Amino acid sequence: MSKRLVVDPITRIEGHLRVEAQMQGNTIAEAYSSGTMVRGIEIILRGRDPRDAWAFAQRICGVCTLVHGIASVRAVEDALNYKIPANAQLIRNLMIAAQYVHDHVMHFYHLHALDWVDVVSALSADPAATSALASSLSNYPRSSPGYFSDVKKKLKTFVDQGQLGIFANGYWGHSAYKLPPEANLMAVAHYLDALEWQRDVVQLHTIFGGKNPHPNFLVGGVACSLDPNSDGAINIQTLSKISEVITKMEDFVNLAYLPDTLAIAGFYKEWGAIGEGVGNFLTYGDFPTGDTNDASTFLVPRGVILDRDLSTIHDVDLDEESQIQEFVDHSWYDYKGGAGTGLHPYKGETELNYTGPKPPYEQLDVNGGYSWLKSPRWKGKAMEVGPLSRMLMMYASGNNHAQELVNYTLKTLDVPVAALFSTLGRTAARTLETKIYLDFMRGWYNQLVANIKAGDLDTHNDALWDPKTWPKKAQGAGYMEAPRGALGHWIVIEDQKIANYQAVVPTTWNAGPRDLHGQAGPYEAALKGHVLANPEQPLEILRTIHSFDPCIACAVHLTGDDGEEMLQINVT
Ligand code: NFE
Ligand code: MG
Repeated sequence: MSKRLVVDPITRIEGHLRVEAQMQGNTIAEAYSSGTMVRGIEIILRGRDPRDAWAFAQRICGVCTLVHGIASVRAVEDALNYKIPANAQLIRNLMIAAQYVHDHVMHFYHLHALDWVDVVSALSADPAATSALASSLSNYPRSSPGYFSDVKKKLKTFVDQGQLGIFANGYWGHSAYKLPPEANLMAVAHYLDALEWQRDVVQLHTIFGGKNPHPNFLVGGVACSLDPNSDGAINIQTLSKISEVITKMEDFVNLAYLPDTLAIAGFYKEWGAIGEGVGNFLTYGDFPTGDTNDASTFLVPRGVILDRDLSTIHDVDLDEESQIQEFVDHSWYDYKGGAGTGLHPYKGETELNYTGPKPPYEQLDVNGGYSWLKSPRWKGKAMEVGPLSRMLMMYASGNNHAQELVNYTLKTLDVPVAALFSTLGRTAARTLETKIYLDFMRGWYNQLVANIKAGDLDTHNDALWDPKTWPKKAQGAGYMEAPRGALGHWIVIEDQKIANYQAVVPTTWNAGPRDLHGQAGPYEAALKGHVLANPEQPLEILRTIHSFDPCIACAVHLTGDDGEEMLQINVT
């Protein structure tokens, strides 16, 4: 086996990810994606009360802090045929959208920007020219020469003391960085501003859910009350605070995130033809305005796009168990059915079987198992999930807002529609969808306020709260669009307890390994063909992997040492 370029760990992500790239000269001939951590939430859920599942499932991740809570309560509600009140649907939509805005801004500035922004170059920027640049892009308030001069001083102090801290160990000075010093300084300033901003905007979750990360949820509705006779109920003050938070989000997204994305992308247009991936896109859809299971009311439609063909959206039937299956032929798990077995999550198995080399090792044996992630497939095909899939689905299905934003972006950057299928397209899609959901937040907020004014204070359906009213056996699924893509939880309930629980998570779709037929997952396919300017500093690999916003904590949803017996791993 010839040697491969190994990047491990990939930094500025959540969780532990390793990429091995088989090089031909400076070109990536084949890439392999490996999740190198393993955890066991699905196992510890067995035997518990289904009404508690959300609180355990939510701990799968601290980045997408609420999505596993939502998917979990939706799964239980689906199993028990539990309808939730209109106010609960609105509050959930607001909370999901707030998660998107928070998570996507944080990803752009704190996880992805430094792939494009050279922090050290910012030291040679002229603050007055930076101010002129910033003012030409938007009316963002902190754009004076004095402000940029202060940021530059702060940065210089870090560098002079050799204490780059959060900015240490970047590939500063790499020839693939293209921004002028002024654009670099502006981006660093917004990086710091975004840290402050995110602290304020999480208050939407603390008001509706009591805390953040991991706000509280409730099977049958939401955990907050609108009833003025109830302690700690949402009142006029807290509602106006929610409105303020939405305004704060609008200001930052419209005046910094959106213009910064377009300005930075303008210097990296060639990335509109790099990192295409598998070319198949899947969404479960989200933001119900009626019943949770009526996909026709969703803002983000449910569907599949195949081979980059935007003229056809294929129907996804999530009740049809042959459509979504997980395979483990290149994963460190065993299925009772043996090689080539694909299992629908209701029948999912989580039996660990580590067959990889003993750590520390130089490279993985990619002919066998090489990841703790499974390989999910839709009708046997590898699918990309996430912001690009959602934007394509909205664009292709005729959503006016999405079409205007996409067309404006393509025109501003002067790139063809095909540029959407790329590293740049994935990153731009994340920004554009943030704008769409944020624009809807104001409407959901107004609707909630109108309902309250009309006397509708209902936030929870108590009808099925008593387990004695449940059937002896039930099963259900909870679907949602998490920031990183389509998320599903499947629950089997027997005798009022959880008999089986499976989650198939966005990063599993995107970062999973090859299947029995050698079909690469989206990360693996996207990296193929990358040319590295300097293989010692594989900045290009980071750009494309970060464009997917990995979360391996989600993707391999198991936990720590306390499940020792069930989680024993034999390293041979
Ligand atoms: Ni841990 Fe998550 C999102 C989910 S990703 S971040 O978004 O579900 O796999
Ligand atoms: Mg799973």
